[in-house]
Amino acid sequence: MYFLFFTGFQLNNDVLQIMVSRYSDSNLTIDFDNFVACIVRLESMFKTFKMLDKDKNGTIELNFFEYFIWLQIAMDSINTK
Ligand SMILES: [Ca+2]
Repeated sequence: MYFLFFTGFQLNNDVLQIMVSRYSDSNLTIDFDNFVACIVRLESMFKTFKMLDKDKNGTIELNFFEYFIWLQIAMDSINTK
């Protein structure tokens, strides 16, 4: 997943492994369609996080409804093919 370095997204190892398992095949190879899907998903999640991080301190506090929505977005990102 070297492409993540070039796209400017910074992910910790746990999140990176989840994204690899979601978007790669059994040889850990990512085809173009899955590459685009991964980038679009990451961009969406980063934008959502930035929107929720109103004081720009790198953390978010969610009420139950917001947590539920965030959980849905996260689960859509890691569901297996
Ligand atoms: Ca914050």
